[in-house]
Amino acid sequence: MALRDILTVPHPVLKQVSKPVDKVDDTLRALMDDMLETMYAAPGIGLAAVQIGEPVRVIVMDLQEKPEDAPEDAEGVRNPRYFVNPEIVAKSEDLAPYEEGCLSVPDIYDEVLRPAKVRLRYLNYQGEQVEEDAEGLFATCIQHEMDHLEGVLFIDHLSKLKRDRAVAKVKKAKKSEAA
Ligand code: K1U
Ligand code: ZN
Repeated sequence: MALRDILTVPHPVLKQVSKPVDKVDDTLRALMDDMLETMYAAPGIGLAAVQIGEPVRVIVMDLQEKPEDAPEDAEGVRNPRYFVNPEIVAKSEDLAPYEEGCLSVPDIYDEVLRPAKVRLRYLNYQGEQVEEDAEGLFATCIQHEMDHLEGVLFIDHLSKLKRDRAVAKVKKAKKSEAA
């Protein structure tokens, strides 16, 4: 497993539409392992492959809450999840707000409204097809990650003013880190 760099705005690869995966094989599982390690290290609760420069339709996620006293890398409290070629096959009409963040737009948080419940179809780590309902943070996070597969960031759901300010803030932070 390897830690990979997470691309941040305004990197052009983040705007690419990711390609479907042909086969869930050991090469793809190695990519998913790298993604999960990178997500845990960030730390984050989700990651799309395009965020590490691989525009393929793969997402990892772990929404498990860690007990206060658990060590950072406590494997026992992990609940990694893998989504290959995910599709939303149904969504609720009611919307739910969530104050979202994104590892590709560090230190920016804002409220986004999305369908409160979705039904998903995807391939898991073994390449088996799964259908499942998502609600709460799971529904929010999978929709945020599936937006990444279309080249859409959560700031694209905000006003142009807020989006431009967010990108400018990330650029400025990167400049001062590099100095
Ligand atoms: O960049 C990403 O796509 C990951 C992103 C996922 C997400 C967060 C909130 C709403 C929707 C999608 C993050 O993980 S941002 C970091 C974060 O939320 C977090 C980090 C540490 C502990 C708990 C949460
Ligand atoms: Zn994101």
